[in-house]
Amino acid sequence: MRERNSVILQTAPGVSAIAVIRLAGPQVADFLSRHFVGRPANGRAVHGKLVDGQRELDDPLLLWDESRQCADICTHGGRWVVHSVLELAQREDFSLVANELPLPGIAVDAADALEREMTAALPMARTREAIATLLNQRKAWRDVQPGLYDQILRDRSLQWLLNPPRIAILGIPNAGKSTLANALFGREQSIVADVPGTTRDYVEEYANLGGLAIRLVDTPGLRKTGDHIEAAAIGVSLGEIASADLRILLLDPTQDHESQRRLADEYPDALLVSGKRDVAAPIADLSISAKSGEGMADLEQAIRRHFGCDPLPHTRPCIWTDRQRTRLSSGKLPFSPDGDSHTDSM
Ligand SMILES: Nc1nc2c(ncn2[C@@H]2O[C@H](COP(=O)(O)OP(=O)(O)O)[C@@H](O)[C@H]2O)c(=O)[nH]1
Ligand SMILES: [Mg+2]
Repeated sequence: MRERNSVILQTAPGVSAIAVIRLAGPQVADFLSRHFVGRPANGRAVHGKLVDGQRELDDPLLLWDESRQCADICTHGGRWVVHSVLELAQREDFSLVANELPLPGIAVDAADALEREMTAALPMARTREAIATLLNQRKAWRDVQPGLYDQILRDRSLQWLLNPPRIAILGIPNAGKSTLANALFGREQSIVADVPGTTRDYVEEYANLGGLAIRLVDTPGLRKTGDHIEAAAIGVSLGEIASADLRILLLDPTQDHESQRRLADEYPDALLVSGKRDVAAPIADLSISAKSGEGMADLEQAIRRHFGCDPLPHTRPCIWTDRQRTRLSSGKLPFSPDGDSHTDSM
């Protein structure tokens, strides 16, 4: 399947006791014959020396899988060793695979398509619930009837669990956007102040809303301003707002209603939330006080519902890759329920 030669650092970057560097492709055997002093044995760990010409790089353990043309070199984990081995492999025409999510094919060992796609996506799951949902999928797909396929194709919940949606909070200055963002983060993240225009740079962070991870974008208040720095910050945040997966328009019942109504017209698809409910009567159906916490659970639920995650999928059969979507769209199960070794490409 894979014709090119690839190299990947399987362990986390940084210093550690050991590192695992995987080579895969048709040239691996040739690479080993020139750089590994020792006798690679199919399916067994062998101790030997790794050399680059006259230079000895390390004395790693080597695991060689002949049928997959794949070698795991277990080296010491110092920076110099790891760097030297990756550099040598690249000089020998192995292309470096790094920072890819879902994990690329070279990084994954799996018995069948389901296991491969689960393993590849597992590092993307940021909450306990997302991990559990993913790991539940084999069981979930056991007894799925064709009548459910359309519903499953429409259900994007697991895709959102694996790819946290970006949510922008917008509103006029001092509406309470940063206070709301902090309440959702569960900690001090944005600067909260009484001075309009305090939030000049947008802040982006992950928050866990009852199992759904989201990327929250706090924005500076939207207003006409003579301050160049603030105007630039507003310019940047307009792009952030436009590209967000959901916009929350936070209305402030204690401030001028007219300008806020104009904002609501400008963002007709935004989720309207009335804030400061501890001090003023709400002006939208959904109301909160970020300060006292009133209404926050309802807001979190409304956000989860927007992304099909209320209730969370848990044991619902879900799809999370294009391959699965294509198969299900043509009426085929994405996985054979008992597991198999078929080699659908990813
Ligand atoms: N009473 C009350 N005050 C709030 C609430 N949320 C924010 N505020 C206050 O409103 C002011 C502006 O808040 P901030 O979050 O900085 O607004 P931003 O400009 O929209 O980011 C601050 O004095 C906050 O303490 C709330 O739920 N209730
Ligand atoms: Mg702010």
